[in-house]
Amino acid sequence: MHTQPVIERKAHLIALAALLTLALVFHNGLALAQSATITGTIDTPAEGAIVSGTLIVEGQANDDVHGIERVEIWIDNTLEGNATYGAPTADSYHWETDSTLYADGAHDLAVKIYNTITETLTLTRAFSIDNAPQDLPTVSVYPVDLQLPEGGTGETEVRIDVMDASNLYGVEFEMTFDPALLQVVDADPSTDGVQIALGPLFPSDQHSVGINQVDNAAGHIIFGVTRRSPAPPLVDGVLARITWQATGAGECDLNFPYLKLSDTSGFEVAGATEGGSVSIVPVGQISGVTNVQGRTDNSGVQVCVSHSGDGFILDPPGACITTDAQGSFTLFAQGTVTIKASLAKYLNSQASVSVAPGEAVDLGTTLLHGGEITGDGCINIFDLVYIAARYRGTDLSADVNGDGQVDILDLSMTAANFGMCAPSAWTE
Ligand SMILES: [Ca+2]
Ligand SMILES: [Ca+2]
Ligand SMILES: [Ca+2]
Repeated sequence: MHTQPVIERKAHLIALAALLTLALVFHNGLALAQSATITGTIDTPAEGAIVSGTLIVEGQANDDVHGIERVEIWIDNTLEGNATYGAPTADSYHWETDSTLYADGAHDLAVKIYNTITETLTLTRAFSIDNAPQDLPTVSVYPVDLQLPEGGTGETEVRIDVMDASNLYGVEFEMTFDPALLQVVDADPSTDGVQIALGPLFPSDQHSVGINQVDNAAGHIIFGVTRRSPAPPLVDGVLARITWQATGAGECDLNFPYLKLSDTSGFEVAGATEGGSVSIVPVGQISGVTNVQGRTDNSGVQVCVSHSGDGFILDPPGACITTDAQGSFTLFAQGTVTIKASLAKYLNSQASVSVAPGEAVDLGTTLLHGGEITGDGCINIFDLVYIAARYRGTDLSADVNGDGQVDILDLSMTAANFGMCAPSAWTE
């Protein structure tokens, strides 16, 4: 615990440090040690510097006698963390953070250097933060990190926030992506080459395209479009939409290496960009088998998948597939999903499962029970009456097992299932 003498001594040192800081200002950043052995400097930020983007604090700290124990970074009398010490040179320290964590305006930096016998040297510096780039019209991607299943497709919007710019009319940007992971799906098949889709900020009869060109081999998009009179200047919204086809797995950065904004007079307006990414994740897999009661051929069962929440279905695209003669199927989906197997004149079977990315779930075999002809969801007296009325007749709407006859096989199956209602649990 601290004792009173220590506190007094620290107060004394802080007062001394304040004087030393004045000396530091007048001696071109060269600090004087308040202890006999610690020396140090703040090289970045410079006194009075205006910082935006990344706030970097760097300098030198040295104690040839006792060695340096740690270098603390204080901003506005709050300890923000310890700098890394000893790189890139033995005596240098480094610390950095996002300047937007701090409000615009004046701030006080203090660097407290400790040696191994807990003596300190405190260096201080006044600087300002101006996160002004945040106030520029900004072109960005949404969502910032799009999640795509392997082999799947998805959409990134390119949005603009016009901030205070009231006279913006045209936008030209370039975007880069990793062509090993993503390809752009052509939004305009009637035009040669690959294009991205214009967003609603460019009404169909009130815009002019300078360029809209995708190089899928290079991973490069160029887009230059303006509004056209009588359209008013741009407001916040969607400039363009990019449909991606995932062709690999991993994280793909979306960067804007180029941006130029024009106002209605053809003057350039300063702008900012915020890139993003697309994460291509392994997809979940669901497999199972459907057996159809009274049949040896299990084909023709429709298996459909639906999801809740933020789950998704990758394959089949229409969310339904039809089984083969073995009755087996495989779906690609994840999240909390419901699988329903159905066939006319049979009760459907249903299962709900949670499938994680990359997980393979085997539902096992379900049996579809025959005899639900009347469409009320249950096998009951109405179905038996229906079959009996057509027994050995030509109306095959009562042919449950699909053998081309309405006979004792259909009637017995239905009678044995009497009282059952849909849906059947998968494993019943
Ligand atoms: Ca095209
Ligand atoms: Ca029925
Ligand atoms: Ca039959």
